[in-house]
Amino acid sequence: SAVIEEQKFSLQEVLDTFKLCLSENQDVYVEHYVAGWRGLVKFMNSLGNVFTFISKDAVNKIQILVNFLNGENGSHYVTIQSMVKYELDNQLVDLEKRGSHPESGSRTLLRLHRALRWLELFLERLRTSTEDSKTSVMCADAYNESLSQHHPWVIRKAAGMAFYVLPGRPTFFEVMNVGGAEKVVDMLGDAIPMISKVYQITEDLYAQNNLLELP
Ligand code: 1PW
Repeated sequence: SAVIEEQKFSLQEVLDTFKLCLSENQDVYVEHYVAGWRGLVKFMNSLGNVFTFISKDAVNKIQILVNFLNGENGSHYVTIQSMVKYELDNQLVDLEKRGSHPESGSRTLLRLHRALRWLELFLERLRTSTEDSKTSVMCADAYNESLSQHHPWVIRKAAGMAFYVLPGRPTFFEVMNVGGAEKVVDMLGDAIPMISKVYQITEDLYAQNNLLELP
């Protein structure tokens, strides 16, 4: 029925949310960034229980950012650019090692930002994959090329085990709820450049401010 239809998860909707992230002057809206991540978490959870350990951390980090956004200094947290400037100007970021500001918006967003690179690489592999490609291999390759460099051994091990039990490509495409394989490829071709753009703008901002290694 129409009601059930509406409740179905759609990756298209999630990726559309990321489209809303960019303002006219290329600032990144925290509200939409976080909403995009909420959708990704839903997606991960629909892939199976093993992913809840992964999504739990993302959920925590989303919540930290939402709390800033809804807090008394929320007006400074509207865009990633204004957040970074506000936190740096007011010494609200632990720069060298974790101290009195272990959960700044800047260091919290950096973790999601690194994970977004993984997603970008993974989706690109999925886009160019063939029927007999293995999602577990694509996911692991994307991870090893990006996020894994920021993770200690235990996390890398656990992540590797989660990838191993990922559903196959057909199930994956079904859960995405986009349509046939051709449609998935089209949608990804549309969405990936936009995710890349958000990623690159954030990366440049962090690089300019020397924040890429925040503890
Ligand atoms: C199928 C689509 C998947 C795309 C989403 C990728 C989400 C990746 C989250 C991995 C999290 C693994 C477990 C948590 C590790 C944290 O220690 C780590 N967090 C992240 C997001 O990398 C670092 O955060 P921390 O410990 O410095 O607060």
